[in-house]
Amino acid sequence: MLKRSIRRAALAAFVACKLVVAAPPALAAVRDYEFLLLQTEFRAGDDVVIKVGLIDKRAGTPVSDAVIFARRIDMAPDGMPTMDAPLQVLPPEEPGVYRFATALLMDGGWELSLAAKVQGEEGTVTAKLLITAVP
Ligand SMILES: [Cu+2]
Repeated sequence: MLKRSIRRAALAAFVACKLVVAAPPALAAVRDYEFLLLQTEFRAGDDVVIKVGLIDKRAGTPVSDAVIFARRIDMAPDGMPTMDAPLQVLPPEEPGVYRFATALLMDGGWELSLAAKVQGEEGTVTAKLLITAVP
């Protein structure tokens, strides 16, 4: 059930992204792209929405056509790499900003790991982003 809704959300995100495709300039490489947290500190709870921007560093422009194909959030920064949390892709609300619903039930350090494909680019854009959940 959850798997189906995640799949549906991912598909919706993908379809929505297709509406705002910005073709990357030629000769780009995955190192030219970077994921950035819009917010790094969240109140611990089961209704956390994490927003991550993807930018083309050469121009500082948002990249809205990436396909996030791997994602995980766990407490590796606090020595609990096996303590993970559900992570669901939400449909985007603005170009180049990817949204994830999660439940950070323990306060402390969390690491959001992402892997994505950018349209027209070889290779994979990866990121490990640090998040703090506060009581
Ligand atoms: Cu923990």
